[in-house]
Amino acid sequence: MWFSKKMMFFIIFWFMASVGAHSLPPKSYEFVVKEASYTRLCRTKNILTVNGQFPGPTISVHKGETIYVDVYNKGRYNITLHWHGVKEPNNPWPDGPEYITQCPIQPGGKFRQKVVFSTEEGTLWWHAHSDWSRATVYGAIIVYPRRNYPFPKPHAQIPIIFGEWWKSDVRKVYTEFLQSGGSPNNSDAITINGQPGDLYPCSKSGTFKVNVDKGKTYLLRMVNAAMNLFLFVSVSNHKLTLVGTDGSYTRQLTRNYIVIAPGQTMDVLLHANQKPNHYYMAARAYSSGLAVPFDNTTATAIIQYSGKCNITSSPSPSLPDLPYYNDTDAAFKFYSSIRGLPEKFPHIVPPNYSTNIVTTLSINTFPCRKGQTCDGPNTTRLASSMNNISFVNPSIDILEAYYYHINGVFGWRFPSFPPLMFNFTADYLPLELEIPRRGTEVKVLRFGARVQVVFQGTNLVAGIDHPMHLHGFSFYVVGYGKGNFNEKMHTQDFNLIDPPLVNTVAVPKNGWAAVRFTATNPGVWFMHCHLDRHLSWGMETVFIVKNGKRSNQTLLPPPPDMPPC
Ligand SMILES: *[C@@H]1O[C@H](CO)[C@@H](O)[C@H](O)[C@H]1NC(C)=O
Ligand SMILES: *[C@@H]1O[C@H](CO)[C@@H](O)[C@H](O)[C@H]1NC(C)=O
Ligand SMILES: *[C@@H]1O[C@H](CO)[C@@H](O)[C@H](O)[C@H]1NC(C)=O
Ligand SMILES: *[C@@H]1O[C@H](CO)[C@@H](O)[C@H](O)[C@H]1NC(C)=O
Ligand SMILES: *[C@@H]1O[C@H](CO)[C@@H](O)[C@H](O)[C@H]1NC(C)=O
Ligand SMILES: *[C@@H]1O[C@H](CO)[C@@H](O)[C@H](O)[C@H]1NC(C)=O
Ligand SMILES: *[C@@H]1O[C@H](CO)[C@@H](O)[C@H](O)[C@H]1NC(C)=O
Ligand SMILES: *[C@@H]1O[C@H](CO)[C@@H](O)[C@H](O)[C@H]1NC(C)=O
Ligand SMILES: *[C@@H]1O[C@H](CO)[C@@H](O)[C@H](O)[C@H]1NC(C)=O
Ligand SMILES: *[C@@H]1O[C@H](CO)[C@@H](O)[C@H](O)[C@H]1NC(C)=O
Ligand SMILES: [Cu+2]
Repeated sequence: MWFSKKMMFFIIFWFMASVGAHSLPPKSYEFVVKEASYTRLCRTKNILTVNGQFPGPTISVHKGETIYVDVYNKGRYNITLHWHGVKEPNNPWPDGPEYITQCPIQPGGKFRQKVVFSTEEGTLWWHAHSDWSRATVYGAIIVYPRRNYPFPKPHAQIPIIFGEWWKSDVRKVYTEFLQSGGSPNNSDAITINGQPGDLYPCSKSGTFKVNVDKGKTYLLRMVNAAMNLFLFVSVSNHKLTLVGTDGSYTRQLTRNYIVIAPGQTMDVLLHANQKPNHYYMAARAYSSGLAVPFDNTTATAIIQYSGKCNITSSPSPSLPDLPYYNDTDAAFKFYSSIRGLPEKFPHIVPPNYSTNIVTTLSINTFPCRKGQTCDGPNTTRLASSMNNISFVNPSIDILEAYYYHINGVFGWRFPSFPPLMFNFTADYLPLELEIPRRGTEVKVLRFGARVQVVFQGTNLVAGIDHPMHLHGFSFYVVGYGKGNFNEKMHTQDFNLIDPPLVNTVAVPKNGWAAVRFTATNPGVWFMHCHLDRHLSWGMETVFIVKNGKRSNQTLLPPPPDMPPC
């Protein structure tokens, strides 16, 4: 041996210190998609799960880490998995949306998905991204900071994942509403970590409990994994302090309730500063659409203080106050109070745009085909669209078609502006405006473009809020408003100082939201409404971000085991 023990020791020490924990071999997870039997609401059924768990396993990483997830499909149906809010720099291949960035993993198949964390810090989640499998195939992702939180370290951290439960087979609900053209059946329960809580039959023993010590502070990492419901959430006698959303920190915002849209995450501090007792956390729908059916039940969990409680004074916990189910003002008072935390990270809000996109978000109808019966309004088929295009999934994925130059899979002409200008939010709109066209059109963005997207809700068929989600990016929400967006009037009020940095924006009913981002992630990125019925009806499009000039601004090649079509 030509070098001494001392030197060896030094080399090892140098190696450990210089490369740090982040260069240890990447963690890998094994995700086996398979059916498992669960009992809820007095009924046992098989649901699709990961590793038999519901909700699925939590992924925990530190900021900047890379992991691999080996996904095995041991179920009977095609599946894909998506890492919601993870930007996957230059690498859309493992992103997951079916027929957008990959073909599904077929029964018996396997796909090793590389998940690269970069700027995200906070709570994200993963879920299935094919048909309606995500109703039960989902779990939390926790991204810990390398050092400190921008708030005192919480005593404990508790994932709180909201979901929806159907007594019947979700697959049947899905095929049934697509066939009938009507609305999907409502879910039968809202769930908190897979449990509806004791207001539902046969659910008392499973109710999710958070055990707390008086005087301590808890970080509730909330995820709304519900298929079709915005939720109001609150805890009786306690205030909730928002400190982050969608994997970015926010200024502290203390309120009696929060509102969380499907696709969003909210990091919330709960100070256990009340009399030792048990208290309800409750979650109920926020649903603003006129005559739009929804699950109007209430899910509960219990916040249980340790030690002696004076239970005699309140044998069962009291329900917290929640805003009325259609209180749009309550929802948007909360949303428009959220501010980003530019001190924590260098926020670079594009001060202007080089690419401007204004897109309508509409519920639509198609005439019923001859010889069929249709359950939509006036015996039509319900649909939805962006800029009057109801998106049709291609039969091979857009990413491969783009990468291998396969023509005829998609068109390049997603319109940058509504093809027809009308009073989008008028009370009455002519019926002939309701019928969209079908298409598979993408929008191309130059690398480095400063992009502004204005989402304009319309009152066609039924005005309602839309949680719009973009893959591959976080964007700044620079403004919200009621009615029609007016560039001259509204741009001057944009918040370019400390807007929240999110991946899902709630667009108000008969209103608009404006977002900005810089297109520095080359690839194929899905953008869609995270209400799954709207997604199934066509409220989506795709951005293709071109390569930049440098080698690290270039779309990476596909992994060797991309699932075949
Ligand atoms: C949906 O609801 C309708 C009407 O209540 C019922 O007939 C049908 O069986 C339900 N479908 C599923 C899959 O539960
Ligand atoms: C929903 O439930 C609330 C009570 O929790 C009730 O006041 C309201 O009328 C219900 N709304 C609908 C549309 O059923
Ligand atoms: C428990 O609560 C009841 C009703 O509020 C009160 O009368 C009683 O004094 C309390 N007991 C203790 C030990 O605090
Ligand atoms: C909410 O619904 C109630 C009926 O349940 C209705 O009277 C009220 O006008 C609605 N509010 C809004 C803001 O739509
Ligand atoms: C737009 O913003 C960029 C910085 O992102 C700046 O270089 C440019 O001068 C601005 N253009 C105008 C017209 O303000
Ligand atoms: C249904 O048809 C009637 C009569 O043509 C019309 O007044 C009504 O607005 C239609 N409703 C919808 C939702 O299309
Ligand atoms: C659009 O319709 C809304 C709702 O009826 C109305 O308040 C507004 O004045 C209309 N705007 C225009 C420009 O006509
Ligand atoms: C959407 O396109 C269809 C077919 O081209 C047209 O009939 C309809 O008026 C358009 N609607 C809107 C709102 O642009
Ligand atoms: C890309 O490479 C350039 C130098 O070639 C470097 O300055 C930049 O930080 C790199 N960007 C990323 C995201 O790694
Ligand atoms: C499963 O995926 C394959 C490959 O895209 C496709 O050919 C097949 O039709 C899909 N099966 C179902 C039931 O959708
Ligand atoms: Cu929507």
